Amino acid sequence: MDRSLSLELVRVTETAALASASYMGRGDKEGADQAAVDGMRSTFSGLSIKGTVVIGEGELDEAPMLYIGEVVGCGEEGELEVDIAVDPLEGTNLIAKGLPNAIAVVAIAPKGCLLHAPDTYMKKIAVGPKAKGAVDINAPVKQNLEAVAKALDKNIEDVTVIIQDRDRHADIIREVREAGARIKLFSDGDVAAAMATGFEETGVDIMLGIGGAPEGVIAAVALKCLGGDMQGILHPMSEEEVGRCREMGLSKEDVEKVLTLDDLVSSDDCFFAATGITQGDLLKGVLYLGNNQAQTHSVVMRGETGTIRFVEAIHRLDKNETLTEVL
Ligand code: VTB
Ligand code: MG
Ligand code: MG
Repeated sequence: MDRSLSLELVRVTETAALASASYMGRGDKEGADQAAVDGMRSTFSGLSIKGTVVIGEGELDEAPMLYIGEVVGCGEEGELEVDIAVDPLEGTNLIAKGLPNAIAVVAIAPKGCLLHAPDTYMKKIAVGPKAKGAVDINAPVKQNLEAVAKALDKNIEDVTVIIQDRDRHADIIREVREAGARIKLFSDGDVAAAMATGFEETGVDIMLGIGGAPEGVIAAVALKCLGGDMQGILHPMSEEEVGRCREMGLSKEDVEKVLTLDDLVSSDDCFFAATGITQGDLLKGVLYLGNNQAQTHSVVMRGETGTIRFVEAIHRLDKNETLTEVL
């Protein structure tokens, strides 16, 4: 894939972030989400790819935009065919309440290289590059923490685990505490949490827990680009959800097995971009500068070369045509 796609993708997440940021604290999850989707979709239309959304905002019959199966981009037949995973507003609760770490995010890979994850839960474990290969999703929590501590040359007391604050994680939280490691609980947004394990400055070493399967695939692309590691196991909660896994083409075995990083995203030739909406641990939020200007902070990564770029941009909200359309 052409390396210039990096910058194109940042535009996509920047627009989604700018479109939804004005909803901060308004308690309107749906409005914020719709604005992010509109922003993202309008920018996609100018991309010279032939992309198919494989992780998106829902099924066609629910009639959302950026639905699974939607073809986006202005690429012609025979042009670069890619699979796209989007979460225009990852953390709708976060923006509704003005809490940290809401992001706009997109990932792409060559056609057929992203797991077609259904909208169910996934059990996940994620670590940064230094702990790659050291963890096992089926191992006891303590064993994984010891392995991470060893890989990072830290005492277990100095290892920080990031966990979504949910009742379903009570056992994990207890086991981490018993092992003596530190915990950072977060209310929402496990893509940002998984991504944080790949950057030492966040102080986060490992993510454990159960979150959305679509978010799992998106995070996997980030960790692939970062040289980190991730494993997942799909976690359908009902027979109906098992059925949905089947509809996505996943066998009984696929649903039960440990999905490695390569199962989640099977090519190194992938891209990941995220823009902060609310202030976060890694990315700053959208900042309104007055005078019709706003600043965004994004990260964009390319798997093939492992290049990670942080892009800080100042936008003229009144001059940019795409923005004036969606704002
Ligand atoms: C998960 C997580 C997301 O929503 O999907 C979560 O992956 C929903 O979990 O990052 P609950 O059912 O426990 O609320 C997010 O936190 C935000 O989309
Ligand atoms: Mg979403
Ligand atoms: Mg989400």
